[in-house]
Amino acid sequence: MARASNNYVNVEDDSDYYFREIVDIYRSCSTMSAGTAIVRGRLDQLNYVTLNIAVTGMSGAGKSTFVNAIRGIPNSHPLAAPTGVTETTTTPVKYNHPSMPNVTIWDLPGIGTTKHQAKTYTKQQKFETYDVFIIITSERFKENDILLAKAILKQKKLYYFVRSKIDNDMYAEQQMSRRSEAQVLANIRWDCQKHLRDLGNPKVFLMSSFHLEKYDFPELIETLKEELPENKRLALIQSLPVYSTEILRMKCKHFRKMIWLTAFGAGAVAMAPLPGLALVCDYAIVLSFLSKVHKAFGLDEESLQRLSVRINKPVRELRSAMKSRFRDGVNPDVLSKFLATPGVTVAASVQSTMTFLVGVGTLVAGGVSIAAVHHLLTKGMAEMEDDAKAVLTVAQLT
Ligand SMILES: Nc1nc2c(ncn2[C@@H]2O[C@H](COP(=O)(O)OP(=O)(O)O)[C@@H](O)[C@H]2O)c(=O)[nH]1
Ligand SMILES: [Mg+2]
Repeated sequence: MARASNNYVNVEDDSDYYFREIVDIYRSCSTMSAGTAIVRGRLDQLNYVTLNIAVTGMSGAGKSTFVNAIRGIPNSHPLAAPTGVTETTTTPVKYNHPSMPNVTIWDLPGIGTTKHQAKTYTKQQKFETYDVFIIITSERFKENDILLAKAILKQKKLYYFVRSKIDNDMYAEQQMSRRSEAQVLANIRWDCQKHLRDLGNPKVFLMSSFHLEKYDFPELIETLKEELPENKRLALIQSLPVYSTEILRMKCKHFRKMIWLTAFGAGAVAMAPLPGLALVCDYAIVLSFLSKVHKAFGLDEESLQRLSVRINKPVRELRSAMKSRFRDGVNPDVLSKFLATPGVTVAASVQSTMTFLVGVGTLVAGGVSIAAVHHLLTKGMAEMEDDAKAVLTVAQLT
């Protein structure tokens, strides 16, 4: 990761992530527009990277429910994968992420039915398509799961074992009220691992698709974050539903990393100012970034609708918690007003950015715009973060 140093703006957290990389890009280019073209290419790479998650396991294990949960969709939603049905398909079923078309979740039929023997399974299910596999069971893992894991390993892909429906186990245990939650979890973990010894005791993540914030789901995401390549990791974090303050924090951190890249992509342009607007920048890039944050924070109409069905609270109530200027969406109108806000062009970060830009001759012209866009995006995101926290509070997910 890029670290702040005397030559660069002194930002302590991840917001300087791409800064050194960007500066080096401009230093190696003879013109500002050549540097900006590379920066925009990098932005595109991050924005349009594909992520394909395959969910597999026996019929009834909870695959379709998991597919819905990680898309933030309740089982009763019209876009939901059908659940509680006996599998009839022999081919993978594709589910697009509701707000990120480049993220796809695949519901794969189990390996264990007679039609899907291990030998032909990898070919039939087009294993090369997927970046990561989630192998789900609601009981203990079986021989078939091990065969599947071995087949995935052969393809050098990532896989994770998930034991689903933990909420059911907890409920059953409560009825008998003998053991603590920690004891029950330890017991299930031990029992699952006992059956996976052949694979060298891989970690098993215990979870409930109805309570992503509980048990091991957050840890599964942390693990995926570490093991996925950077571009894919960013797509994953962006696409997850906002089910807790922790995931919101993770999203903020991710978007903060993107701010300098976006600011340079939008601000380092040689353009004439638009009438009535002081700031010279590429508005489409600014609009696109803020819209992405808005969706990823679950503040757009569709996300609020999905949350509303999930927690059984009217959208109106969720929306009433939102106080920012983006309450009714991110559109050119809101953006124009935001850009016209006094103080945007005399951003606090201008001073430090300009100091650094003096050393990069090609950039002096764009310096003020870059810093102003940076300020704008940071401020816009902070406002949306407050809205997202308020929605989480109303949804009782904090
Ligand atoms: N309590 C509970 N039930 C679940 C969970 N996941 C799935 N189910 C239920 O288990 C049944 C089978 O789930 P489904 O997703 O259709 O399994 P699939 O056949 O593997 O796709 C459905 O009735 C789901 O509601 C969970 O995490 N907790
Ligand atoms: Mg299913």
